Amino acid sequence: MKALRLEGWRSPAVLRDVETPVPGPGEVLVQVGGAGACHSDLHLMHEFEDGQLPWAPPFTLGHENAGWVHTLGAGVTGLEPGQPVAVVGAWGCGTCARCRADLETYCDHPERTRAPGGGGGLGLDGGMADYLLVPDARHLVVLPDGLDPAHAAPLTDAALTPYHAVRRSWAKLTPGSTAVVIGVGGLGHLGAQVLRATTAATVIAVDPRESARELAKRGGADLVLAPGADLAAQVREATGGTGADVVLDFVGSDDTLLAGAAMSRQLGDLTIVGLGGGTLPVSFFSLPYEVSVQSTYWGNRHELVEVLGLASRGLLHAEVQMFGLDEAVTAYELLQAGAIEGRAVVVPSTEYRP
Ligand code: FEH
Ligand code: ZN
Ligand code: ZN
Repeated sequence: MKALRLEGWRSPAVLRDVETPVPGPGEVLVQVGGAGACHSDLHLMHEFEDGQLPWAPPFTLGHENAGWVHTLGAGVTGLEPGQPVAVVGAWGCGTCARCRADLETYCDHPERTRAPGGGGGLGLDGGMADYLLVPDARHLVVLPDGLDPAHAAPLTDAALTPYHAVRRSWAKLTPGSTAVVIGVGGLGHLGAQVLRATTAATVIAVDPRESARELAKRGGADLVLAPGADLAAQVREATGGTGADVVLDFVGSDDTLLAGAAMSRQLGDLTIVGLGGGTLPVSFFSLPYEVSVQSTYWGNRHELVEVLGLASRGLLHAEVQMFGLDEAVTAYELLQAGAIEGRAVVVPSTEYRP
């Protein structure tokens, strides 16, 4: 089969012929119907180096995946070949306290996993291939009605990550509150939708691209702004001077973090989602009183079930630009150039093939 391989840090992804995996006991082979191209993959290709993450190339890219159950390993029950499924991305040991509590992103026993905090496409072979080997059936969620794998794939990260982040701030997103989404890319456009679908907050979305601001509006943002020196002042003005209760920074650069801090309301949350590499000076007087600055990482199975449920009801919709597997390199080039609207999804198959 074909697979898009990351063969080393700071190297471009390359399409290779590789052996089609055969599922062992407990494993499931998924025929890939969608693999999202995430901005994090560009960081893997261009920035990371040995020792920065607990795993390393070579592996096949693609950590937001959906498709059809194809072949069941010995002993797997409860799934049928041909069923459309989404793949939960972080693969922990499955038996420690945190994994048992559905927190596989933070498995207590990294030494028992081959890619701590990661999974397929992040340390292990991912879904930018004809088939994806999933090491345990617990990582699969059967798609609810109305969702196809190409649109479900981005929900496993581009929607799940903002869902997890928004959920952590739900208590502050009361009616009358304001949430700001900085960066309306793959995650941000779904972040605005998650806020709209799960809270009564006023949603402000920020992006330099007119088309991205339009996308945010279509997703339910109440107000869209272009970033500039007066961004924080604009948010303060829009909130009657108080500032934003929750700021979700999907960029994470020096500039966006500084603006995020300046637009935060006392007692607010400033959540760093994007891997932009920026830093923010944090000290008693550098932030409005009692603002919590927090990072967030991906999400887990029960949250994915909720995200898929919202999508199935029409409350979340990933805006998708589709590419064939042989166009995957182009998809990443367009993503790098800021030319993707919503999420680029690589679609190796459009239907199940027994
Ligand atoms: C991947 C690698 C490192 C940090 C964050 C990510 C996310 O895209 C996973 O959801
Ligand atoms: Zn990602
Ligand atoms: Zn574990």
